[in-house]
Amino acid sequence: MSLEKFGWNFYFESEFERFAGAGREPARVALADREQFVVWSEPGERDATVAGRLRYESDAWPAVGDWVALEAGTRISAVLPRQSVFSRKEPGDVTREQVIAANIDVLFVVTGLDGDLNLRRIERYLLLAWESGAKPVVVLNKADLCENTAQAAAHVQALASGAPVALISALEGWGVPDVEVHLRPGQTAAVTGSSGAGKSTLVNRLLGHERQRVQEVRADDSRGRHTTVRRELFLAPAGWLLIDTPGLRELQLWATSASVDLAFDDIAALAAQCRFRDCRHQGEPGCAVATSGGIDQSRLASYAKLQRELAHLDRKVDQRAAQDEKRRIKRIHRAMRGKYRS
Ligand SMILES: Nc1nc2c(ncn2[C@@H]2O[C@H](COP(=O)(O)OP(=O)(O)OP(=O)(O)O)[C@@H](O)[C@H]2O)c(=O)[nH]1
Ligand SMILES: [Mg+2]
Ligand SMILES: [Zn+2]
Repeated sequence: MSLEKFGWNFYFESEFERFAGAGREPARVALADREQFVVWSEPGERDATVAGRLRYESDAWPAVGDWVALEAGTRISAVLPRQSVFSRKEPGDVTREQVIAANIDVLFVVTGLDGDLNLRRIERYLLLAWESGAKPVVVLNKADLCENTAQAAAHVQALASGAPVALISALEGWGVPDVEVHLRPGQTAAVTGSSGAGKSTLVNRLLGHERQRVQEVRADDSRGRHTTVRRELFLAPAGWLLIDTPGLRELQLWATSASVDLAFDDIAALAAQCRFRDCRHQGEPGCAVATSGGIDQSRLASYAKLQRELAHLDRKVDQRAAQDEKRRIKRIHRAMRGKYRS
C-alpha cells in the first residue's frame, strides 16, 4: 500500500525526516477514540496507543487525520506538524483547543433545511472553517423538505464570503455531484455540523455504500440523536478521503481575529474605509459600514458579537500562557536549586 493513497505528500515527507530511523514509520490516524487509535501505514491498518512520552513532551494529542511517527508498529511517538486543523474550544470552563480533524483540504459545513435555517450558526461554523486552513463548502441538505430552496441558498450565499454553497438531498441523492466536485484523489475532506443534519447520510452517499449508521431526528424539533460518536476517516473508491464526525452540541470559538475578516469579508472591506481605525461600526462618525446600507443589521450584530468573544478568548489564552510561563520558570528554578545543592 502506498502512503500517497492516504494523503501523504512532500510536506509530511520532509517533516518526517527528523523522526526517521529507530524502527519508526509514518502512519495516518484513521480513528481516534480517547486512548485508542486505528492507524494506516505501509503494511495496512493497525491498532495503536500513545507512547507514554508523548503525554509529557507536547500538547499535541493525536487527532483523526494526523500523520504520526509509529514505533514498533503500534506506539504513536510523535505527531507531525499539521497542514490544517479544524478546532473548537473544549466545552466547559477550560481554555484549551480541541482538535476535531487534522490535515483536511476541504471542510463541508452541513445544515439541514428541515427546521429553521440558523444563519448565525452557519457563520460560527464558517469562522472556524476559515481558521482551519481548509477550504470551506456549505452543504444545505434535506432540500427535499424545503419549500423555498432558492431563498435559503441566497441567504447563505450572502454570508459565505465566497465559500461555495451546495444544495442537496443526501437521502434522495441529488446535488451530491456538487459536493464531489470539491474533491481530488489524495485529498481529505471532513463533514461537520449539528446532530441530525445528515452528515453520515452524505458520507454513505459519497462512499457509495452504507458505511455509517444514521438515525431519525426527533419529530418535535428536528434535532438529531447524536448517532455518530467517533471521528473516523474513510477512503473513497474515487481516491479521496473523508472524515465523518459527531454532531457538535456546542461550538465555542478557537480562532484569531484574522479569521473574522475572512468570514466577514463584506464587512471587513467596508471597515477598511471607516474614518477611525478603531471604529466599532456603532454610530461613530465617518463609519463606512453604517453608510453603505448593504449590510444586514443581524449580520453586523453577529460580527460584533464574534469579535467580542474572540477578544475574551485572547485574554484568557494570554492569561493561560502567562501561567504556563510562570510554571515553567518555577520548574527551572527548582531544577537549578537542586543542581547547586548537589
Ligand atoms: N428528508 C431527508 N432526510 C435526510 C436527508 N439526509 C439525511 N436525512 C435524515 O436525517 C436523519 C439524520 O441523519 P444522519 O446522517 O444520521 O445525521 P448526522 O448529521 O450524521 O447526525 P449525528 O451523527 O447525530 O451527528 C436520518 O433520519 C436521515 O435519513 C435528506 O437529504 N433528506
Ligand atoms: Mg452521523
Ligand atoms: Zn465603521
